[in-house]
Amino acid sequence: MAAVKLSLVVSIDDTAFDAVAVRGSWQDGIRMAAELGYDGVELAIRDPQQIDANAVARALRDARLHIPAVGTGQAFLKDGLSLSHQDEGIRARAIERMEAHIHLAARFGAAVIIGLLRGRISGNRAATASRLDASLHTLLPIAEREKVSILIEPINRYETDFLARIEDVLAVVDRMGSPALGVLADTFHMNIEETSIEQALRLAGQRLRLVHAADSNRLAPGWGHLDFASIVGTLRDIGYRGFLSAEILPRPDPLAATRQTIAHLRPLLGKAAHPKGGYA
Ligand code: LER
Ligand code: MN
Repeated sequence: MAAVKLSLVVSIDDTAFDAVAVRGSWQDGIRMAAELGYDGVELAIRDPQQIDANAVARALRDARLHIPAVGTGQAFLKDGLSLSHQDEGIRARAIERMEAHIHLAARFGAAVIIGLLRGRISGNRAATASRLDASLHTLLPIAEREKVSILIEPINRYETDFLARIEDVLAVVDRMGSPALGVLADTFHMNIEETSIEQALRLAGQRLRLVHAADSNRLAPGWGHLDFASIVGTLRDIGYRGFLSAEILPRPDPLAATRQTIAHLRPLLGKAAHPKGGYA
């Protein structure tokens, strides 16, 4: 298998988040990812208590797909949870939810993503940052025990006002000093926030543990103006061996978008596309 692998974001719940190409039936999503030749699926999960983890694990084993990470954004979008909230009760529930995600991820051999669940600035930036630090101080020892990575994702200014750039997240990673903490870089957000996507990836270096792939307009790679040959070349230069996880809009339709992603990225990874067939 090529050093950099491809995965597809699949939502286990019905989601309001638009950049999930495959939603509705997660069983269909897993089947589609396997048949198109993806190496794994990233699972967006609102609440681990609400899913049948055995059934998901079985489906993924049968489809021979890896699970690089589980996403938590719907716990923010649907349940209003935030790891940096001023309200102690909301923060406690966010920590509890993250703990459940860590235990589930340990089972899957996956990382847990902190995207929108980091929350938004309330009060002031420094106070918000220290509340997030406090939540991480509780969660990181659990993640270390379970050998699960927690990955903070910089998100562009139109979706959050807290931690938009790679360097913002690297500052959190460095001050926490935990081997369990890393950064997730999303090419769509980087296109908006970074001076240079390649420079930001180099800056992250060994702290980079997952990459979300979407083009400049969040369509499938190749349908916008990002230079994925250069991005993949940079990943290779820094010795990145993780997943490129497609987090893309389902346009013009889910099948066309997920197929285009493989068709555009697979040749750059140095391996021909081997769709297992099935989707006409
Ligand atoms: C999630 O991975 C993401 O990229 C955000 O835009 C929303 O959570
Ligand atoms: Mn993302």
